[in-house]
Amino acid sequence: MIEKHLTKNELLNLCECLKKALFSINPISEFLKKPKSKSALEEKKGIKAPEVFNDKSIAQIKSIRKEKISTDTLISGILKGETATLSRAITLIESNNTLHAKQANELIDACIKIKTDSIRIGITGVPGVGKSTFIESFGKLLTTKGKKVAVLAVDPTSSVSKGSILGDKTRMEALVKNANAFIRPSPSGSSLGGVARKTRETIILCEAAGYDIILIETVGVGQSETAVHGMVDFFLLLKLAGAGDELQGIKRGIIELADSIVINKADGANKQAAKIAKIEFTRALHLYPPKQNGWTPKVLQCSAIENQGIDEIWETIKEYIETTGDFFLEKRKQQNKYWLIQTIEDRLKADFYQNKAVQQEFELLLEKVINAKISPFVAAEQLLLIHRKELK
Ligand SMILES: Nc1nc2c(ncn2[C@@H]2O[C@H](COP(=O)(O)OP(=O)(O)OP(=O)(O)O)[C@@H](O)[C@H]2O)c(=O)[nH]1
Ligand SMILES: [Mg+2]
Repeated sequence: MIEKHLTKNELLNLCECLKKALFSINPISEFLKKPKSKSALEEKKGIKAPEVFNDKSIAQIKSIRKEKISTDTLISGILKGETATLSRAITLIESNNTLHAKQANELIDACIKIKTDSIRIGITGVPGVGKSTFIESFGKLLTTKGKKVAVLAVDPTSSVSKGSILGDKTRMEALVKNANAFIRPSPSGSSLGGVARKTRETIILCEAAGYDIILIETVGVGQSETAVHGMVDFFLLLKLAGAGDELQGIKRGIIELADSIVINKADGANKQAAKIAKIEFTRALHLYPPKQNGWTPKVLQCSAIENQGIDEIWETIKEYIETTGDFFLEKRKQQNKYWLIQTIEDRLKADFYQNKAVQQEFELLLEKVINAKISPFVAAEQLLLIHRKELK
């Protein structure tokens, strides 16, 4: 490479030349001179609205949507079994708006007084065991027997994964179209307490609307099954053959809650394994203490996809109701007591944590507790004192 050092004059000349060349091809000035080119995102003028979209009917539809529906209208619609009104009432119950809470409570109060012979069935099992497929098959059977079926779901995690909701729409294809079935996916929410409470209230509305069988799907890996157990008459645990308990993520506690264990996917190459699993579970269940109501949980097998063994499950549920007799009603009474206490505890907790004065002090005291500058017990007392003072 040849290096040449320029004199000061040569350097100034060179700069002048470069400046001229640059201005002669200035892209900015060229761009400003040009008429503005059309962007692909530019909105086109659009066509004239066709006659059928008349402003009057649009305004009418909008006003109906906005219109606050009276509690009496909602109640009479529910009692007539109108699914649109039932859906609207459930949305009201699910709302976190405090303005809706009063009307929701009035609704529940009116609906809870209606006596029905409904059966509430909880269905649990690990993800993928076939709960939704089973509900589709079981629901179809029940509707052919003249029953009206409502399907609800308790799954607080669905707000994150959206898995269940999307899956259920495709897995309950026939039931969705069935006039005697009503399917309501779980409300998205992060707190199990909130989701479960709303499901409990939704059951009451569905029963008032004339649904005889309420099926509640929940994933059997967290605490949701305990909450669901506290709101159903019969608790059914779906299992797979050939997978150990640890693999299925099922805790011992859930087996104790079950009124029946059903080995699903007992079809094709899985048939033999399902038979063995059935024998093993029946044997294992003898190790558990007998149930308070005298019922011995039954182990059954089915293929939700091939509609095999579904009838036997319904027969078992009927047998349970017949043999447990008075206990059925007693259990519901106990559940009402549980929900009273549970609701009070939930509300007290929410009030405490939503208290602004508590929130302000909480972080400061937490820091001190973490660094062992103050004991957790003293800090808790101080926070509770702040809360109580605020209430006065
Ligand atoms: N072979 C066979 N497959 C089944 C059966 N039941 C369900 N499946 C399949 O298992 C997969 C999961 O079924 P789902 O009904 O979505 O399972 P789930 O328990 O509701 O799953 P989550 O809602 O995600 O917890 C699907 O691919 C079904 O087709 C059955 O009886 N036999
Ligand atoms: Mg499902």
